[in-house]
Amino acid sequence: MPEPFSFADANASLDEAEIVLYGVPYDRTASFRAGARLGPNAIREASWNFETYLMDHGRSLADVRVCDLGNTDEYGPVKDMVEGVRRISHDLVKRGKVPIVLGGEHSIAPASVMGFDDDIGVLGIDAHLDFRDEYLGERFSHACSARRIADHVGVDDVVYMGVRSFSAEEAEDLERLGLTYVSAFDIHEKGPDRAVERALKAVDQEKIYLTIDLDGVDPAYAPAVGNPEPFGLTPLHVKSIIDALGPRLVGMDLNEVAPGWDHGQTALLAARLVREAIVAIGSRK
Ligand SMILES: [Mn+2]
Repeated sequence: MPEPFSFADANASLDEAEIVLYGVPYDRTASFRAGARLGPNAIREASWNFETYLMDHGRSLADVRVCDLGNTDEYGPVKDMVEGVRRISHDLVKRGKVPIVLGGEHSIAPASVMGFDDDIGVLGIDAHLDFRDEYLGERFSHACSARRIADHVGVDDVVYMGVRSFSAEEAEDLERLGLTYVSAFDIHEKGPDRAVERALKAVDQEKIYLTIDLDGVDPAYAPAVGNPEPFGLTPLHVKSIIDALGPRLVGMDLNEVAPGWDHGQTALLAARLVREAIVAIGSRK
């Protein structure tokens, strides 16, 4: 693989790219398993495992123009990360690109979403509701991602799927503020297509941003995450959700891969899901 290595098959220049990847090596609000700062490069390395041709799509990633910008600076205070990431996503959107952000912890998601105008729906995959107004004194904590995203696009335009954990305070707030979510149990029972249908109906927006906290997937498949939670989604559930949303995606991030806890399978799944998203987005043209 080329040095410094980029995501496999990301061979386009910034000018010619339709999709632009960048990594945010940030995990300073981690509360359990730290190490997501090493996620972007682990995901890039894993991406070289796969064929350029995606059998089930009958398409080659070589046909989609993707650029990998590498990683951002290693930000200190969370407000610096939020402003830095917001600005990068904003610049890419203004240039007509679809950003795909590699985390880093989930606090990178609201930062990236803030780079968009507020006329988007934001769907999430996450074990957790992330609807706290602050956590351990930090409003931009990884545990507040849905809450900060709701601040930007409105609470009606956020739906997290695969949820199986929230606090009593979040339960109260979601009732009071009218947040929709789809539980992991619903998806096991009724399937991912129904989840997407419900989520899209709730947000009622044409343009969709997808934030994937990999802890939405069961720890059996994705053990190396900041806050593993049993009863999760299968990798195929997430693939189905990406396939269904692909044509409408204007941006995405994938976060919380902490390679220090991995035997490689979490980073491999993350890389494969990013490849699925690239081909799903690239298929619409
Ligand atoms: Mn989570």
